[in-house]
Amino acid sequence: MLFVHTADNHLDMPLGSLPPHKALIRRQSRLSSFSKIIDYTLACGDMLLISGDLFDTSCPSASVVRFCTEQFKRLGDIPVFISLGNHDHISQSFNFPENVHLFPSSPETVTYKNYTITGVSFASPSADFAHIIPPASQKDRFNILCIHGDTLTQSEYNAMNKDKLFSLGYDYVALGHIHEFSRYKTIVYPGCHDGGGFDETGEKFFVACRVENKLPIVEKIPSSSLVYRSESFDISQYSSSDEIGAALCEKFPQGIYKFSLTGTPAEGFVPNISLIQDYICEYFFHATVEDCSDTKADASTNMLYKIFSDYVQSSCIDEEVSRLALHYGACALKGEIDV
Ligand SMILES: [Mn+2]
Repeated sequence: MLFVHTADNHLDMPLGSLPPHKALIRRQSRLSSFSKIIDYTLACGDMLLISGDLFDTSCPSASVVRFCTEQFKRLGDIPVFISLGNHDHISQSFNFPENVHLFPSSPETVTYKNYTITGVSFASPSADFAHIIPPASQKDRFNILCIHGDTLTQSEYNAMNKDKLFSLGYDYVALGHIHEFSRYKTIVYPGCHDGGGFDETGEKFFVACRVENKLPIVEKIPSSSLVYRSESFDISQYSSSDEIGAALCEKFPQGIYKFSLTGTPAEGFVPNISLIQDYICEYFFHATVEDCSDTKADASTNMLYKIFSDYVQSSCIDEEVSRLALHYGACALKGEIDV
C-alpha cells in the first residue's frame, strides 16, 4: 500500500516577485512539476490526496482547471481525494473526471481498498471545523484524515491542536496550509510542491507514504522545478564587479535568487550592482543583488563619498577607470593624497 499526498500547490498564483514574462514561464514550470506528482502516483500509488489550496483562488482560470482535469484523467481508475482550503474554498463545481472525489463542507468518510479517507472542504476563506471531525472509525483499515488547517497558530484557518488531532486515532493525517514540510507523529504537512516566492525558499516536496503493518512510512520526494534562495556572498576577496558576477555564477546552481553582498571589499572598490546584475541575469532564471557590504556602510556614513561613488557608477566609464577613480577619490577624501 502506498499513497501520495500533496497540498498548497497554488497552481495559478501570480508570482509577483518575478517580472511578468518570467512569471509566465515559471507558472508553466510549476504546472510541469505538478504533473510529475501525477506521474509518480500513476507509477506506484494507490491514490492521490490533495489537502487544500490546489488552486490559488476559488475562481481559478479555465486553463488551469483544464490542466488539472487532464492530469487527473491520466490517472484512470486511481482516485484523487481533494479537501479544499482557504484559498480554493468551495464556490463552483468543477467538471473533474469520475476518479476525483471532492469532499463537501461537512466531514465525510469514504472507503477505498483497505483505506478510509475522511475529508472536509472549506466553504469560505475561513473555517473552524476541528471540533466536528469524527474519530477514526474502522480499526481494521488504514484511516486517513485529509484536511486543510493550521496546527501552528491560533488562526481563522481551521486552527487545530496537534495532540487533539492525534487523539482522534487516525493512522495518517494529511494536512495542508503550512507551505513547509513538517511532521508530528502521524500528522504531516507536505508543504507546497514548488516554491512561488522568497517566503518559500529551498527544495519543496510531495509525500509518498508507504503503509507497513498499519504504520505510515513517510518519504519526502523533491518536486521543485526551480528553487528560490536568499544567499549572502562575501566579496572581500574581489576587486571587480565582473569577478563577483563570475563567482556567483560558478558557486550557485540554477535558481531564483536574492543575493546580498557582504564583507569588506578592497579599498576604493565599490561593487557596481547593475553591472553584476547584468552579468548574472544571463545565467540564472532570475536574480537580484543588494549591496550590504562595508563599502555601503562606509558610504552611507560619508555622504560626500556616497555622492561621489554614485556619480562614478552612473557615469558610463570603463570599470577599471571607475575603480581607479573611486580609489583616488576615497584617498583624497581621507586627505591621503593632494588633489
Ligand atoms: Mn496555501
